Amino acid sequence: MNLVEKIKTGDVRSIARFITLIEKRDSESIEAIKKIYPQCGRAHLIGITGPPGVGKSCLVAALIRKLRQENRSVGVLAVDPTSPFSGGALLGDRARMMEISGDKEIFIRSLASRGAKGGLSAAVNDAADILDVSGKDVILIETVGVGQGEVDIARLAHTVLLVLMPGYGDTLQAMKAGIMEIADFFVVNKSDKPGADETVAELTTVQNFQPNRGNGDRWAIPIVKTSAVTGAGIDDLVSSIFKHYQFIRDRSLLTQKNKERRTRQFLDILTQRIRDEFMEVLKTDPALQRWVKKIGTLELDPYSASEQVIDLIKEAREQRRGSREESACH
Ligand SMILES: Nc1nc2c(ncn2[C@@H]2O[C@H](COP(=O)(O)OP(=O)(O)OP(=O)(O)O)[C@@H](O)[C@H]2O)c(=O)[nH]1
Ligand SMILES: [Mg+2]
Repeated sequence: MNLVEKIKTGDVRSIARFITLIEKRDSESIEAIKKIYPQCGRAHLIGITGPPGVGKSCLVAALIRKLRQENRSVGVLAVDPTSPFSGGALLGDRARMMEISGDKEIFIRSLASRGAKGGLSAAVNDAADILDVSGKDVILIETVGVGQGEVDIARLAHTVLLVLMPGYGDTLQAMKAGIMEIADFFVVNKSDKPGADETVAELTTVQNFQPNRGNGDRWAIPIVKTSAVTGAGIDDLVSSIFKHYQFIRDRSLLTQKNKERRTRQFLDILTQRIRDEFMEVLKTDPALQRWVKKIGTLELDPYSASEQVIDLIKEAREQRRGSREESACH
């Protein structure tokens, strides 16, 4: 059996190996991605994002337990985790660790930027596809922080949970618009601690400022209180998550989200490739090297140099078109 066939059987070791290879941008694994690509699109991708320490990993563990009770298989990608997954916060106590580690329907993997050649976002996209084709029903993607990088990764999910904790309501005001645009749920975790209701109240005022939210085709962001420690609110959260999935499916928003994800992925791959190709040309092309030298000595500015390169590309394209038309006439 080759790698692709093994992945489809859900073989844990093959999935792990494939993800390691794809992180390194290994060419054999890229070929394998090309083969599995048409079979992607079955899994429900859920992004879990939020500031450090709010309990995202513990929440992931609680979600896994509930999803397994419902007999759904689960893949987890922890992106740039601050706490290592083996024995770390995700798995919590030993009992839970035993429960999770013995189950073949659960696959957990962390991805770090230092390991991912060609960018984290590329690795997360491919790893999610691998888990999807391996038959996982749900894929949980945990990202730390609310910066642009995390938002970009969370954006590939169909359902995005923004996790906060008591005392964090007001910080949402300060967060950049990006995270607000993509959050489908506000989760106030650690609701076993004091101050959760105040945080919910603060979030409600933020929610009220969302234009058109909850109108027809706009999903109204629910504010859900949970405790990953006691398990309170987890069942409700899981059923609301599936309501959201149904909501976007019914309105072809799912197709739209998938299309947007794939367009971004394509542009990322393409720009990376063009950059790599251009760097190669730059190393060997004497004319370009002369330009670079001139830019360094301030004889030529980088804007004019870039415009000249674009002009050259356009000229080459015109010439090709001209010669094609000429040959078509003969
Ligand atoms: N009281 C209480 N503590 C919690 C809850 N959820 C998580 N914690 C605790 O909060 C701490 C951080 O939990 P994590 O799950 O590692 O948080 P995280 O958001 O994944 O952290 P990073 O990945 O480092 O950003 C741990 O000590 C947990 O035990 C909760 O619902 N209630
Ligand atoms: Mg974590």
